[in-house]
Amino acid sequence: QQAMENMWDKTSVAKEHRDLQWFKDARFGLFIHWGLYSQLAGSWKGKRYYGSGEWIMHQAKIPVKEYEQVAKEFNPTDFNADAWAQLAEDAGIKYMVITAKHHEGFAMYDSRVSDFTIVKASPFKKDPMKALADATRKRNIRFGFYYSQFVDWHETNGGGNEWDFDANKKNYQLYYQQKAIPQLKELLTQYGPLSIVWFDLPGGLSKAETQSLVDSLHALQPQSLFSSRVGQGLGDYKDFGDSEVPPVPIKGAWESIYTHNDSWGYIEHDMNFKTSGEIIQLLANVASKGGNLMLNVGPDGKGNIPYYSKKYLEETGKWLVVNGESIYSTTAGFIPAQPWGVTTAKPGKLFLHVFNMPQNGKLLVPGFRSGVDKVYALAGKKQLSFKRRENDIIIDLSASTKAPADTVFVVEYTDDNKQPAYDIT
Ligand code: H79
Repeated sequence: QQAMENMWDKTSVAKEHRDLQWFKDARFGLFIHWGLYSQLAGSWKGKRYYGSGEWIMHQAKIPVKEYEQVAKEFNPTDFNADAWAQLAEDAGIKYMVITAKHHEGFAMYDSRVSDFTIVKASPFKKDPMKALADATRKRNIRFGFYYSQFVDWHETNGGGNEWDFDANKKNYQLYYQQKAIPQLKELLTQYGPLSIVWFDLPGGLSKAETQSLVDSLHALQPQSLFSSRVGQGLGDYKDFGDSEVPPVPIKGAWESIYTHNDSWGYIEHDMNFKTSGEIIQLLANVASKGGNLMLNVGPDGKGNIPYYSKKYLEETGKWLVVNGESIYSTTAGFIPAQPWGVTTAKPGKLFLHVFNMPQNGKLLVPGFRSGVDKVYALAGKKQLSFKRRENDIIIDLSASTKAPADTVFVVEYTDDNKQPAYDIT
């Protein structure tokens, strides 16, 4: 008992937001990085850059005046909000967060407080965020904006650009007052209810200033959840580092964010996409620790989601149609990771996510203290025979069919209170 309880991280949230339940149930989100960097596609003046496509302005130290010219070529005529939202729905995604403004400073929406926007500076002249907010709402996919609140390479007083502007002369307060706060207010008033505002890289504000920023924004949409990168411990849920899963189950609401290939923003020469099998195992692994996976895609400058992102997301969605019960609305599994895979749980049910089927057909579930009612494959509900040996369950899988990447089995049991606490509310 003691050992089991020690596997829980004791991190706690000071004051819990009252609209966290949908987030805890969601388990699978879609992150979208889309901006002028998507048009550059990882290349500048014939040189290819690797890493993160959305960092190319920084990597190539592109002067603001030159970077502004990219907007004139950015015309995403293939953009189709309904197709993006439909892909999210087909993939089994429950929430979408898209870059309204990344570090480059370009507003991907119709902002009145800047001229550096998709509506004013690009030939596209339309607001794609409006269309996406509508398309996701129609499909009951929750919608939110990523907003880089401190880093803004386009602005004299924004964080980060030290190749054009002198860092010692920056007035961050002025930048917040003139751009970041007014833009955040636009986003929170012009697109209907936002489920999430995803802040990134805090800076330039004291704890009291961050608190008053958060309060003034929450006042506009109290139900909206703010990510932990708003800074100063003031977020409503926790984000881990980019592409990080915690080693043990974590209490409270949290999220792991992952790139699909090796970049957030589109890079033409990055083909290192995770297969659907890898996505499914990642999703199950994050869920087994009690968190959400928000997986990123990087559409190109024309507005197309890369072929492999579509393909592997759709395959993931097909797996979720059959196995979603073992992912959505689950809590962390109370049996720790095993050589064969991981576990998730609901009251009276333990889901066994078997990544590696045992060679001898005997699956060992150790340390299970309750009486077992039945064991069955989630797909098809076929019952399986099993033996008890003290607190172990040994399940006979010899007649089971293997699913791609993750075959799920369900242990239904009574005496919930004999199991270690797994409720992470
Ligand atoms: O939006 C994505 C990143 O652009 C942003 N957060 C995620 C969600 C982010 N901002 N800062 N960082 C991540 C950390 C900075 C990483 C860097 Fe690099 C390492 C900057 C320069 C070296 C990665 C690799 C970017 C360029 C090369």
